[in-house]
Amino acid sequence: MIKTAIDWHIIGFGAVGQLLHGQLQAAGLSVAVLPRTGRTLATEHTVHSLQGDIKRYAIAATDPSHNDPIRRLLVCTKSFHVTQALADISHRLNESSEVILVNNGMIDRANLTPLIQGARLLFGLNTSGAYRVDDYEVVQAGQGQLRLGPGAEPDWFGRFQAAVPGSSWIVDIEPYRWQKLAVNAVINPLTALHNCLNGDLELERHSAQTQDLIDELTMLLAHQGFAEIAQTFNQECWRVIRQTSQNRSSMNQDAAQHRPTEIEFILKPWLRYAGEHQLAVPNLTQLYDLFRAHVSLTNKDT
Ligand code: KPL
Repeated sequence: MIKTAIDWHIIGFGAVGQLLHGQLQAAGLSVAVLPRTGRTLATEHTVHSLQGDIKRYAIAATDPSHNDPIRRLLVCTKSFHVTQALADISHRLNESSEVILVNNGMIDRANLTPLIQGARLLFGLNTSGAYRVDDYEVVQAGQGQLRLGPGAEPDWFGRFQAAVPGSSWIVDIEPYRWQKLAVNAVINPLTALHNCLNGDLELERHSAQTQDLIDELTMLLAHQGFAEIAQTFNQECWRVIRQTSQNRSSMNQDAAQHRPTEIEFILKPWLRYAGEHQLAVPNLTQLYDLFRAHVSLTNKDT
């Protein structure tokens, strides 16, 4: 366990957490990993880069229950673990801390505010494909983007950007949070339902269903007032499908391995919004129902 001042802490050591850990460490930044309470971590992990390099990185674990303050925290857990993960280290956050949520899905800010002790809340929107071949071995499947924001660019961002290819700073990130949620609402449940690669959504047998979902989400984005995002959503969603064509979406991987999925954080917010505004979304509703039926046949996830 390490005790000295650390540039970055990571909580959530799945595919994205491991990829970022390797990239930050390779750039010479000090990174510590917080295991979930009651868990222990291995001493090293392996990252297969997009270029085919295979590198091993030492894991410096730090006990969540310590009192040392955390300066910058990357939260890479699944959406349904975020509040518990923050509750576990809440006593180590303060007004000078920065908490960056890098998870998929929409989490209610009201649930986070009491946990982050006045820390600055940032978001990291990731479209890089990565998957684990083992608990401590991750393969980068595609070069996506990592958009961070909102507000003024912090002084650490230059070093972060040099370490993490494809990262950019976005002053007004809110529309992009909804754009990312909409991209995930199309790709993740559909690829899980059909157990296919992201790129397969372009095939004739899936493309009409994909397009219907994109059209409904475009309507919802426009209704939310994100005019520019709505105008380009069709293009953006197909772009991500192509860019991550060889990827198995995270929800496809979770459903296939009978793990809990993020459906309630990815698709449900859209159904809730449509319901509140009395907007008809038959395709999204059907997708949710089909997904629930599919998962309850293969999995005990609720
Ligand atoms: O975010 C993703 C995910 O799988 O969760 C995409 C962008 C769809 C890449 O697979």
